[in-house]
Amino acid sequence: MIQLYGLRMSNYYSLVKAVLIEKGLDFEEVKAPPTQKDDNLARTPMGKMPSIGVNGQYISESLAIIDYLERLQPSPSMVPADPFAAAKAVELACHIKLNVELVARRCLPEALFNTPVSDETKASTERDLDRGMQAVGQLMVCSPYAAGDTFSIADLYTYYSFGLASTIGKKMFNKDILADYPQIAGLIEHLAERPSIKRVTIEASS
Ligand SMILES: N[C@@H](CCC(=O)N[C@@H](CS)C(=O)NCC(=O)O)C(=O)O
Repeated sequence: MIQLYGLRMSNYYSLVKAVLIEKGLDFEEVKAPPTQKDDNLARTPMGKMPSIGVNGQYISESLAIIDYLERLQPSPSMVPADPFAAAKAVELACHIKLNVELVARRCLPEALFNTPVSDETKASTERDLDRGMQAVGQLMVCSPYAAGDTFSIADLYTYYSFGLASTIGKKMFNKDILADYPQIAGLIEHLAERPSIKRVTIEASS
């Protein structure tokens, strides 16, 4: 049995949980806040969530965890069967994660916890967020799924990254980062109805 460590409020935790559900793998959730305590650092060297436990050994980083789960339980796959299409889905997931979500996070202390960030940080975040959205907009297929005709890792990063990034965009810059990307907004609405994602959402609020 796989242990999933972290908190249900975390978007990356939720993303990995959705993959475990999609793949029908047995797992148990273990509450583990992101701390710098030794036991947590042993599981996840930056102290972040999520991490998973497998027979007393640990993996951190959502992409590494999903890669492991993919090899452990190849079906249903979270990447398209065609090698090039698979790489494009991972490429899109990386751009969403690194150039949208991670950029928006620079302003997370102020947006969510009322801890001010500097004007320089705000300016660079707004600028880089626009650039990241252009990159994602260029790669996003949305026909019907993020990376093409099959549900993939790109849909999971779409669903679980834009919630936080949009909240931060709205609070910090009074900007709807998806305003110019109605196809992404539509995809997110569609993904919210997917059973794995629905279950994760319901359990996070219970
Ligand atoms: N790159 C990591 C990001 C994980 C991450 O940022 N987790 C957040 C919660 S969603 C966290 O643990 N934040 C607390 C901290 O940074 O100390 C992944 O993909 O798993």
